[in-house]
Amino acid sequence: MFRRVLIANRGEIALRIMRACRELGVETVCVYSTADRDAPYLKLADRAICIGPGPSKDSYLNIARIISAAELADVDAIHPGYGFLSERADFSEVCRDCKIEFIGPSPEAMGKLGDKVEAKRYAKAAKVPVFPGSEGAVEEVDEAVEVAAEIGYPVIIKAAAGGGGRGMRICHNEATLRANISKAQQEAAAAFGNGAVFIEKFLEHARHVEVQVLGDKHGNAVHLWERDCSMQRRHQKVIEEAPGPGIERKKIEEVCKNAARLIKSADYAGAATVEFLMDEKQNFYMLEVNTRVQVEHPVTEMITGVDIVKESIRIASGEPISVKQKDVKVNGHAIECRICAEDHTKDFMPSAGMIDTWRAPGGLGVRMDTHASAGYRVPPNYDSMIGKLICWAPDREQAIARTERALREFEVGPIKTTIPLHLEMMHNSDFRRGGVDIHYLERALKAAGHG
Ligand code: MV4
Repeated sequence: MFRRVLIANRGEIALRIMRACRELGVETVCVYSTADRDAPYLKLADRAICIGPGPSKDSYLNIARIISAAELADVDAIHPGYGFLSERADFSEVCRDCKIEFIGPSPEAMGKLGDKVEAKRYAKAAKVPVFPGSEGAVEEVDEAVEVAAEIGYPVIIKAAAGGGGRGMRICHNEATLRANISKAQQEAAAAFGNGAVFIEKFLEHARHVEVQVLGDKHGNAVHLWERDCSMQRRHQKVIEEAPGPGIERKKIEEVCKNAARLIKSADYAGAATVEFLMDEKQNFYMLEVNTRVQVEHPVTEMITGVDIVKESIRIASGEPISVKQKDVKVNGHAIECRICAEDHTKDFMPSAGMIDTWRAPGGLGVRMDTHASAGYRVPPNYDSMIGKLICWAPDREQAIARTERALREFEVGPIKTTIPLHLEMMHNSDFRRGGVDIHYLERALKAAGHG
């Protein structure tokens, strides 16, 4: 096991990683920007090193500064968390060149599964279902038109290097497809430094179902079942839950096995998430692979009992995955509410500033992953998520009741948070029925006059 790990992140995930390190007996070094200098979680690190000013490009995204801190503190490994440098193959490679273990996949494995065109190639080879579409990237407009004629409209143009909904264009006919291909290529080149685009059949009504997987350096791969993340707005997830409500277990078992087979085929070591869309008949189509620990990993931890962050650290240090597939059982139901410092009645306007009141919920089956507390000032520089409320119960109905109960206890002020939105959703009959699609929340917000 490592002696000392540097955490190249901030906020709740930095705290989450520190907790895992502490339990593993690993020393922690946390880096921070001047915007985070007074954050209480830094006191829990064995050492905290300032790496620059507030803007991410000068601190949390600055590879040279993070490597300098790692050299100074003499760490064995770096955990990137999510966002920031977590999916940068160049960062994983710099770490290797500096003889610092990157807690995540190798640059090679990231190259195979982090690129959407490549990931689809691996998926096809591993017999993982994908949407019908172009064989790899499309170069010429006529090529795209030919594929679209075969698969039928609507089609969607996606950037190989895109993500989070960026660089997508939906085309309902040949004219719009012709008008959009070269635009999409130029945009992708400018935005991602990679102009490769591909097309596939566009699915109108879908649920977002993703599979948590772990791979190790000994060729093992296990899945930790699925999460439903359909409750989202502008590609930002709002509520996640596990297991996926109403999904036929035989079907999901097959999809989960597929996901594990995919990461094994890419010699992937670390935590990953294989994203799928599920249609109304519960057919699955792989979208992409996220090559990091995700925000919503706790719902999987709550239903499986597997500590995903600890596993990611163990795997990087060369240990095999600590659980066998046959021992990973689903127990109960978990729901995560992302608590953001935003006003959902004012188009989710960010609400940074000092927190005076913070009364966090507790009790049986209630987990809070947060770095916030009374006296904490939410800086305006970063993502507005200030914590996650995760509630577990033996079944979905009780998990909803517990989440509602916890949200009612939860008091934050004077900044605005998304707690009221989550309370609304726990009372929403469509959510309670289970199985809302990826467009549901935006429609509901619009209907409520909040869109
Ligand atoms: C799609 C799709 C429909 N058909 N691909 C959006 C983000 C990126 N991960 C892929 N996305 C989509 N790809 C096909 N062939 C619809 C979406 C999509 C979406 C997917 C997951 C969660 C929320 C979404 C919201 C809008 C569109």
